[in-house]
Amino acid sequence: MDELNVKKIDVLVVGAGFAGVYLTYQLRENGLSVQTIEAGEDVGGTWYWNRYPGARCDVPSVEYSYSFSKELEQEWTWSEKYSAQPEILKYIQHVADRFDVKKNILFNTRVVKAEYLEEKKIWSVHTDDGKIFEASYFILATGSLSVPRLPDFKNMNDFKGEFYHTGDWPVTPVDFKGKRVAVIGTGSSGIQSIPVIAQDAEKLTVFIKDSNYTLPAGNQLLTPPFTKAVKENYSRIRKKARETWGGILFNSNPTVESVTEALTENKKEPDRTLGSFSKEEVHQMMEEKYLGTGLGFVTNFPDIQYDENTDARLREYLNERIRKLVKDPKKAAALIPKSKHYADRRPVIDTNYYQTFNRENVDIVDVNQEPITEFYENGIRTTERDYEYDVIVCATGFDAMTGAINKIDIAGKQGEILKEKWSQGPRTYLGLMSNNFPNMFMIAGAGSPSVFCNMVLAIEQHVEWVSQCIQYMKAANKLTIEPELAEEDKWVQHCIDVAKPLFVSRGDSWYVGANVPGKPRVFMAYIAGMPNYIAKCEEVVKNNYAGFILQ
Ligand code: FAD
Ligand code: N01
Repeated sequence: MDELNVKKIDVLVVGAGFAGVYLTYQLRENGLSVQTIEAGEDVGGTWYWNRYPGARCDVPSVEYSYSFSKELEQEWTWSEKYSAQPEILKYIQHVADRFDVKKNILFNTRVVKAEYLEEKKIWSVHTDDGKIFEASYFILATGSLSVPRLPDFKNMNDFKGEFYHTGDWPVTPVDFKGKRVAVIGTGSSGIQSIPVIAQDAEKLTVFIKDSNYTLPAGNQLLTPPFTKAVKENYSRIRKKARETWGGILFNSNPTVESVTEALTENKKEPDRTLGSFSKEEVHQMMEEKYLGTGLGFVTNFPDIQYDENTDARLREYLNERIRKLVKDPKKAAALIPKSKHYADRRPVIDTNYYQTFNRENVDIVDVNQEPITEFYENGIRTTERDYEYDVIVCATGFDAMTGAINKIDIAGKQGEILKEKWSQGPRTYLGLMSNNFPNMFMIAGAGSPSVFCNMVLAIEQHVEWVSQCIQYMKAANKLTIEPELAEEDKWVQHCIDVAKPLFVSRGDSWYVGANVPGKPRVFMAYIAGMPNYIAKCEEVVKNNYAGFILQ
């Protein structure tokens, strides 16, 4: 390609979700020229692509939002405790417009290749429409859950009806009225969409392999006094949230009192393990205190993550709850997770999920007893019979953490291919960088705590760390940064060691790559919580980027 046709910039950012939008703004504010490239036709990332009915966040909206602008915090008002996808998308669009970020973003364009040119010390980045950019810094804000994963049943293309994946939902809403619908998959996306689809569909069949446990979200409209109390206390709320394991302060219903309580310094958490309560006490506590308040009980009782007795006690309650709520015992049996522990997978919160299975138009096929053999022109064929559908929805998850990065051909120093380096699992230092790939940063990457916490909070912390790092390099006259291999190896092992005692490292979920055939089984995140992670990142900076090679 002619040199003149290569656009030269300081930073190339891939992705325009929460991470890419903030990066673009922050780096531009620091005086850098930034080009952001986004495959979608607008900003939003997760909230642009996941438009399925029922999609909403499960971190309270007043916390699942940016904190970097005090004015933004004051001018935006969330309508619900857990806002729905359209409102979150509107919020990111508002942020992008308010901070004039879109002028730096090239939409409808996919980055397909990036090559580090050692002599020039720059990244050469190629797009699917043939554009080439040269950038000093290459930042992957490509998302941990942005590559939808389809199952590979035989003859899937033969199906002549409408076919959707929850993570790649059309912009025009899908009309389910009067239609026969199949949903495959009962993770978070299935659990959110099934109750809403069931209201419109003539007939809905849910194909279940295994279920996640889910508890009522207790979603509700936010009141003006609550919103006022939050806005008056926002900086303290954000500061305290950063001090919690998951970056989330509010674990109760959104009242003015809950704000005061959350900000009270010596708020008493139970000093007992969940396992030390009797069966009756667990039942009473869950019903009276925790149902409908979110996932606070999971952080209040860390023994849920590792103690067999606690797990057995909790599951006894949860399984009984399912049997009580779902009238048909066969359906209830299919809805009781087969995975060994509550915390094997991501806990989910829902609105009317179990109750939906009492509707006459909703049925279950347990694919463990009646496996799907293939798709055919009119629907889905199992070992028992043919099912006819107008619409099939796959809520079958994502090639998580590494999927989006591995889809780009990335070559670092000495032509090292990132995908090959990561063939046995992702290798990063702090989830931020990988040895031999200088000046290539990742936001919410593998080896960071992001997917175990309020991701917007984690994203802001990563973006600010990267932005500060680039400023430091400029001031210190350094052209490149990359982690030392030994530090990276230690960090990868540390992430594995921290997770080892926990059920989640043994369960079969996307956290360990178990949902993608052939993917190496490795625990891909840092699960020791935000405060430990922030402390480590700050220590590195304080020690002049100890563990990194700067040249
Ligand atoms: P994303 O939002 O995934 O954005 C990445 C962007 O990069 C995408 O737009 C993609 O198109 C683009 N991209 C990727 N590869 C390329 C390429 N090669 N070229 C060009 N563009 C590319 N987290 C929470 O903390 N709380 C929640 O309640 C919550 N709810 C969720 C609900 C759903 C349905 C899902 C799927 C995830 C949810 N998450 C939640 C996780 C969520 O992904 C993050 O909170 C956050 O939105 C991630 O932002 P991001 O910018 O890192 O990535
Ligand atoms: O994906 P999943 P998801 N035949 O991987 C099933 C975030 N998120 O999109 O588990 C039949 O959890 C599979 O069955 P099994 C959140 O972090 C958040 O639901 O393999 N079934 C499982 O039931 C979440 O963890 C929200 O037995 C098949 C389902 O598909 C992450 O995104 C909302 C199958 C996939 O579940 C991913 O959630 C949505 C097959 N061949 C997403 N293949 C919030 O609420 C797969 N399945 C915040």
